[in-house]
Amino acid sequence: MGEKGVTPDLDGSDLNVAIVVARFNEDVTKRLLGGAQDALKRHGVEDPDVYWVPGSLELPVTALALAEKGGHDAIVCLGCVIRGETFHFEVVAMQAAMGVMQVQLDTGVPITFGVLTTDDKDQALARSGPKNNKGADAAEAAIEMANLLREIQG
Ligand code: INI
Repeated sequence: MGEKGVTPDLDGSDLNVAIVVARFNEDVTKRLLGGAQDALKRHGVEDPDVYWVPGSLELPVTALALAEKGGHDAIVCLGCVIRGETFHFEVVAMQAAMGVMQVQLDTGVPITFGVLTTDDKDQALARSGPKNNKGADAAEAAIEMANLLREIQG
């Protein structure tokens, strides 16, 4: 009993984490990947597996395959959707988010959503830098959720 998760448990030393990263807007997603890998390493996660996919729409099915195969405590999905560069911004961003949510609810494996949805490239670069990096945030959320679910499931 008691309160769980007030302070996030970010000890990743006992966790297996996979990263799925979209190649679309690769200049940005490489930065998200670097941020995620640095954060995982900082918290003790060893050698996260990295899977590249063409675009953000391919993140959910890849996460599903990994979650169904087992072996990972959490999966980090990374991508970048820029409004100015596509007429189907809403479709790509929304379907990627809905797909990832569906997979984590269907499988029970925590899958975090490090997909930037921005108006332009400058905003995307600002959110994938050394200080503010949404890939790092998604990696930390993955560790926290893996530990919390492990605690709940016993
Ligand atoms: N994929 C992205 O990750 N970001 C985008 O901004 C984007 N745009 O602009 O279209 C994008 N499209 C590709 C999509 O994710 C699929 O890879 C493609 O439709 C093939 O299924």
